Order: sequence, then C-alpha cells, then structure tokens
Amino acid sequence: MTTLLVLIVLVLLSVAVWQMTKIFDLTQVGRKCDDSQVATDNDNNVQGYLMFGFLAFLNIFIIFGLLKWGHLVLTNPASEHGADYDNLMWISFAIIFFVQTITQALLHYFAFKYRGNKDRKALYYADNDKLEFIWTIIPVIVLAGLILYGLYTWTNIMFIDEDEDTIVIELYAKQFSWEARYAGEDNVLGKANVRLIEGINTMGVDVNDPNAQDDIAVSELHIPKGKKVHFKFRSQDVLHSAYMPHFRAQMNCVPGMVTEFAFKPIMTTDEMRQDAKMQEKVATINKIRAKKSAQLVAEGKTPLDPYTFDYLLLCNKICGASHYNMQMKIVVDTPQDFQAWLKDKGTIVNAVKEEKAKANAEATPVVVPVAKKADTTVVAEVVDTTVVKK
Ligand SMILES: [Cu+2]
Repeated sequence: MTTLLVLIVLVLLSVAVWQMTKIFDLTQVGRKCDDSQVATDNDNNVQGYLMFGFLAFLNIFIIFGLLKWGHLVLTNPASEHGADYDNLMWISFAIIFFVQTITQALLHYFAFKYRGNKDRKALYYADNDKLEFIWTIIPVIVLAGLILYGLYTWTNIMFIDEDEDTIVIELYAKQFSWEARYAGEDNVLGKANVRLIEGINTMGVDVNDPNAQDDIAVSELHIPKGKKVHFKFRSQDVLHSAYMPHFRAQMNCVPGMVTEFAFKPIMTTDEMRQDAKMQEKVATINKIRAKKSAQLVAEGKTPLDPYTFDYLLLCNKICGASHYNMQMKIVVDTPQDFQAWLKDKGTIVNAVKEEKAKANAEATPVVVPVAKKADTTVVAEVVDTTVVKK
C-alpha cells in the first residue's frame, strides 16, 4: 500500500514539474533567447560530461550492489556437481565484469573525446580489415571457450549412468504443491497416468502394474548423503520447474512427459546447519525476524518462530496464484537415518486397498433390527408434526 502511495506521489510530482516547465516556456515568449534546434558547442560539452557522469553512476551502482547484496549469493553447494556449476558461473561473471568495465569506459571516453565541435570536420574512414579481424576474432575465441566449457560442464552434470547404483524418486508437481514417490525395493517406478487419480491415489499410480507394488508416496523428501539420487519429474496440470538451489539443480516439469535430473548430495541437513556461512545467513534472517516479532508483540499478536535452516524444493515457473508458496522440505540424512526413516513407510498400493475396503464397508447396508427401525420412524414422525404445527 505504501509503495502504491509513493508511486502515485512520484507520478503526480512528475506531472507537476512537466506543467511548470510548460508555464516557464510560455513566460519566455517574446524574449531573446536561443531556441534553435541545432546543438551549440556548449550543448555538446554538457552532453560529453554527462557521458562521464553516466559511466560513474554505472560503476558506483555495480560496486554498491556487490557490497550490499553480494552476501545473498548461496555458498557451499550441497551436491557433488555443485562446485563445477559454481566455477562456470564465477568464470562467466569474471569475464563479463572485466570486458564490460573496459568496453564501457572506452565507449564513454570516445563519446566525450569526439563530442560535437564547430571547428571539427568528420573524417571519412571506409574500413580497416585488420581492426575488424581483431575485434571479431577475440570475442569468437573467448565465447567459443566459454561455450565449450559450459557444454562440457552441462554434459557432465546431466549424464546419468544407467548402471550406477542410484535411488529413483519421482517428484510430482501440481498447482500448488509437490508429492514424492520412492521406487521401492525394485528401484523401478510403476506406471502412472493422470486419468488414474482417484481418492488417496493422488499421483495416478497404476496399482495393477507389477513395478508399482512397492512404490511409496511421501510428503517430505528425504535423501541419503553420498548416494546419487535419480529424480524423475512429472506435472499434473501446467508447466512447473523443480528448483533445488542448494544442490544447484533445476528441471522443468512438463505435463505429459517425464524429465530427469540426478545428483549426489554431499552434506546432510545437520552439516549444512553447522556451516559457518550458512549460520551467518540464518543469523541475518533471525535478526530481521526478531525486529518483526517485536513489532507483532507490540500489536498484541504472536511473535514469529526463529528460523532454522532446511533444504527446499521450490517451483521456479510462475504457475498460478499460489506459485510463491509451492515448496517441499528436503532432508538430507546419513544413509542409516535414511533407511530408518523409509523403513516404516507404507506402499501406495496398500493405502489404495485400505481405502477401498473402508469404502466397501461403509457402502454395505447395515441390518437394523425391526423394533429399532420402527422407533426411528416414530421419532421422525413426531419431529415432522412439530414442524408442521409451528
Ligand atoms: Cu509451480
């Protein structure tokens, strides 16, 4: 609301300034002044120095941004391939930063140096093959290197060795939540189809498929440290994107097809909570929360709970009104803790069977003794009469 008011005030102020300029122009009518459309040397000088002003603004803003928001970047990747991913990003950043600093400085310097001047004549210069060759070949080499390095990293990250010992987990996206399905002992997910969604079978698993018999559905994702997890993604409705920033992983979830991504977690949730840089981030968040809590308490409301770190699976495609809240907690356990957690989880097939049995039991007509039935009818009649009398 405050933002909206500020915006309205800014718009009204701009309109006021614009109107005042028009009034000022009108008061100048009849006076001797230079209203020529041709720039004078003085105009060109002003524009030339403004070029430097803009260059200074650009660089000051970059430095300010790095100092103010630089700490928000995630550190310490929690997956094996995360370090390669981060290296690619930092090298790209470094090259872009270096090249843009030099080119922007040159661009603005020459715009200043060759600003308009009445005594200067433009030089007709057709072309220079040597110069053109240099400024073409340098970007070609740098870009080719960067692209090849990117492709190499991408291929390495996306490669899934079919023979490797992995855990197969399905992530099912829908507006606006996630569900997870473990492939069970056979490590093969049973078939699923959106048309089979019914009752408790919210992921549409084909309960008659032999591979589906040991599949397990959960609402909180647990994965073991040190073992490659092979994710298969599906979507029930629209495009979603499974985004696990701490693991440097993201994959689109597309209705009607299965997409994949595999990574090996290398830090348990507890280990990440102990990480010095993560603790710093958590402390900053809690400082903001404490401030907000004090405000809430003053208003007589309940204060916020302190934040503890957890890995998250988020949706990274704007998929509807509650997209912002489409998330699922991820817990990275030690292999022992993971086994202990998974051990007592029931299968989807059993849950569906139980649901059916329950529904059947409810649908079977209950034999009511005749006397009791008569009583009920009488009561009903009495009630009815009362209503009519009123
Ligand atoms: Cu979504």
